[in-house]
Amino acid sequence: MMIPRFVTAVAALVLLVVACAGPAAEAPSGSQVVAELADYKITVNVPSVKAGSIKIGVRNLGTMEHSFQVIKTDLAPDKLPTDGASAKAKEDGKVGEIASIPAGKSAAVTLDLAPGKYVFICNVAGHYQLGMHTGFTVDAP
Ligand SMILES: [Cu+2]
Repeated sequence: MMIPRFVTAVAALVLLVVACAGPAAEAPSGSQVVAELADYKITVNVPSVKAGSIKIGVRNLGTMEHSFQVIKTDLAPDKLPTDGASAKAKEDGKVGEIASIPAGKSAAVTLDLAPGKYVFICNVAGHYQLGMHTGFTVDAP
């Protein structure tokens, strides 16, 4: 029987690929803030930092590409306006971003952050609405 054998081989190959994927890359060294992206949430290792030049390392622990936008806003993390046509959040107040982080990879962005309230989001279409947002605070130095 050729078909069952073929199916078994494909199943074995899939297992091999999953096993080789391994853990997601560590955050780049020197990151003062580490954000972890999952399918569909964002967690940050610290709730706040003091203002200044801040290196934010971002790990994509999800199974798909994500992005990372830093938006300075007083709005609640889940209350950013969205655009129905693009299924993305509006990025008013954006101070920096990493446009694309493949699954299992990490990246970093260094930003000069002024004191205030921020929201970190993933703005791949639909991901913000699915929960990829979290609040962050930058304190006066
Ligand atoms: Cu995403």
